[in-house]
Amino acid sequence: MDDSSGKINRRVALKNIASATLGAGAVLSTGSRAESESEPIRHRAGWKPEPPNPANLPPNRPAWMMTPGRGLTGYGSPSPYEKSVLRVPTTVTAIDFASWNFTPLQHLHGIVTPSGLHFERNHGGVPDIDPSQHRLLIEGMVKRPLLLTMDELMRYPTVSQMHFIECSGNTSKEWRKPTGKTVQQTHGLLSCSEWTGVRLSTVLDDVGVDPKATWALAEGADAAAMDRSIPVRKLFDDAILAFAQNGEMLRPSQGYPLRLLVPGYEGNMNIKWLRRLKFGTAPSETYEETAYYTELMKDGRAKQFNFVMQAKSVITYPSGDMQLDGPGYYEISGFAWSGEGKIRRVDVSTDGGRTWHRAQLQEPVLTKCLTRFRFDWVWDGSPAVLQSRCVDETGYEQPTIKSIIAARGLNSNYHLNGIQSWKVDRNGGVTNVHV
Ligand SMILES: Nc1nc2c(c(=O)[nH]1)N[C@H]1C(S)=C(S)[C@@H](COP(=O)(O)O)O[C@H]1N2
Ligand SMILES: [Mo]
Repeated sequence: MDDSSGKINRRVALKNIASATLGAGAVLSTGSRAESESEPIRHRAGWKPEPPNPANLPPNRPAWMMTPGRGLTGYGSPSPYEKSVLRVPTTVTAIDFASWNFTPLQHLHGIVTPSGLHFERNHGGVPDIDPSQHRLLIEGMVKRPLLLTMDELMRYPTVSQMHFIECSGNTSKEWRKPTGKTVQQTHGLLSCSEWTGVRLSTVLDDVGVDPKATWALAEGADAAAMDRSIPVRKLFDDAILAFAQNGEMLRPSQGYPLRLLVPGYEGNMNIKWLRRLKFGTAPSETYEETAYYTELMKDGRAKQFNFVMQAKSVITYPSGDMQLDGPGYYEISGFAWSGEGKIRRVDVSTDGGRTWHRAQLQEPVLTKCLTRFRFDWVWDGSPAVLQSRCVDETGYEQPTIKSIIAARGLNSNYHLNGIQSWKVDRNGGVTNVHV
């Protein structure tokens, strides 16, 4: 296949659809969906394809055209046929309230993560907060300390911006050997929403931050009272006090009624259920930034305050544990993102990194946001290794896992942004490999 010719025979895929529909004969197994519920979904769609009942096929009128459908609902939910598209929890923690689950990236389309599928990472569970009881205290080295109600905060001018959040522990099981079966397991501590809120700089103008203040402590109102020190420069630059997500108020899991958003910074600094910002001249050296969330380097010294999530990309289709339906046309597709800014370029390889081809970037390409890339591929049926590699607007190129290990060693779990490889075997099975 050649990406420069621009001519791809997509009819292969269409022919498959036609034969699957018309040649299926009378075999039918409707109603067996419940039995297959626990089986992994091994393709892109959220349902398990089953042979059609010929009575439902054109020109016949299917059963669902014979009577009026159901009535209206106050709040919609996904089709019952999509019920396998779920966040899946980790298997490594014993307690549910200090745990995390993964976004099903392989079943997402475009760049928005539906709010109900945004990954969850909680150190002390999800608190149930009545917004009228919630306050944000801004104190420390400020001229006019403020105790803001949600109502007062929401009277400030607002902005809406799309940004990803990635846990710094995303992909952390992949350092030594391929571990996750699916892209949900390898990369699912990653989600992207449209966040609406007030620029923190707008509120800080009212508070009057002492120009000598260099750090602020952000604290959450959960049982963990999760807190992190953040450079004041970042807070003035692009931080948002976010109260809404994808058009509605934040989900409790994402910090209802208020979270701090520090675009491009590691997930844990985006403090949920935000209740306090305290300005000072030094980091607070909290548990979260000393015992936790530091990276032990090769030489035994620990790297602290490694804020930015560097450029990374991953192919989500086809991806681990999927089953391809024979040779022919496939649209390879995935996500690229960078905590430094916009994605400039994504390359795709189908031969394990020997040759690279430019992928198409889907507009909009936004700063510190997921970018969807696509690449036309005609699979000839021989084994292939699929990879993606991105470059961000600073010119930084996503490295290989090998080169990251060479530079940083294997003492730390965090910030693994290496190139992911998916092997397609002769039978169309897709598995996680290191090359
Ligand atoms: N108050 C508070 N904020 C928090 C956390 C927490 O446990 N408590 N977890 C952090 C971590 S480790 C991550 S990765 C992100 C996850 O955000 P999400 O749950 O909305 O995906 O929230 C961060 N903010
Ligand atoms: Mo995290």
